[in-house]
Amino acid sequence: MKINYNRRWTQIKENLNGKDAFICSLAGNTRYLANSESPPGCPPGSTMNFVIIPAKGEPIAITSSLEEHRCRKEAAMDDIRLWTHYPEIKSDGKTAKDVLKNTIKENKIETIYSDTKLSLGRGIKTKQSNFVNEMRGVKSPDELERINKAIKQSDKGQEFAKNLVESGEGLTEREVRTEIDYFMGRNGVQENSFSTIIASGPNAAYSHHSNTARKLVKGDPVICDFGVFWDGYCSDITRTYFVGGEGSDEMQKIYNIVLEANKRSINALKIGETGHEIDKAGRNYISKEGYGRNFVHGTGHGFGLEIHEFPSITYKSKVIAKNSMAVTIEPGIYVPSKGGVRIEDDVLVTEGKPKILTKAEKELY
Ligand SMILES: [Mn+2]
Repeated sequence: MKINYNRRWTQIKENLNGKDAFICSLAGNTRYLANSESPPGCPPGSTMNFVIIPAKGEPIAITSSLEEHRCRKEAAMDDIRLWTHYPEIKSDGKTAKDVLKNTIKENKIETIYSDTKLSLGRGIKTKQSNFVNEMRGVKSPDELERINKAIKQSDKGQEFAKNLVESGEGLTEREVRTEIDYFMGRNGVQENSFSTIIASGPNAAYSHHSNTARKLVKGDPVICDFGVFWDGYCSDITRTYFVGGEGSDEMQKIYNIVLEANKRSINALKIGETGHEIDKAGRNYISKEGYGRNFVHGTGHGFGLEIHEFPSITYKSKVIAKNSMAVTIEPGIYVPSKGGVRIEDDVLVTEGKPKILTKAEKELY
């Protein structure tokens, strides 16, 4: 399914409330408006500095000489302005901001919504707006098609990871990481959506962990958290496995508490429910079981063009779930010096029951 950029541009134009333009410079937003099928690349970002959606006329992108040719090839719009400080290269200005100022002057743009704080000098009124970020929270069928392809690949990665970890006594965290990344790379993913996390034994007590040379020991819990980009959209999935297929009684007990919390928050993911309530559904269960102190992060987050995007599902989140929002649900329990468990699924809000998009096995045998 082709991405319909016109629909996105039109929706923004229809919500300008009389302003002359919407200007985006956040990387996720410029990719949304101009080249969604490309992953953020390395370093993560976007080929464009600015995208301008004017009330009247065609969208305009501003890029540097470094990215010019890639931007011309990938961008959905035809009007691409160039900045560079190299005199041999013909450009529209020496900095991105110069080109932006020239372009809005030429197009008689004086009142602006912007996705960041932006000051453009006297006579230009800018107001920050989260409209585009929030618009991205609700996924369209062309986006869901790509998200599902990314999820399919990370599901396969988890199947591979399960076999590797369960029989992986003696492998280091970094070796496990490398094998999983290689496996998914051979399946054709664009890139990882973040650095694969393999947290084993006591390291599994860290909710985020930088993989070490620690060797897997029989009975270790091993948190495997990763995701991939496919056609510009990402997935994010966490499973926890036990080396040798079985953990200590305490860790297996913790596993089942986290699994139940995961299911409770998923079931709470309904149209009209607040982020707070969705978080609370799992958190209350973990607290009741005596591990409230050990669930140290929010329950989940939106994902799509970026690994973390609107909405966030946390204790203090006031956001209201809407149809077709795609979010992660990822409760965890972390016990310092002993280990931890996290179970993360990608879930879609629908008019009926929430739809669990990740299919990798999560029951404890
Ligand atoms: Mn996540």
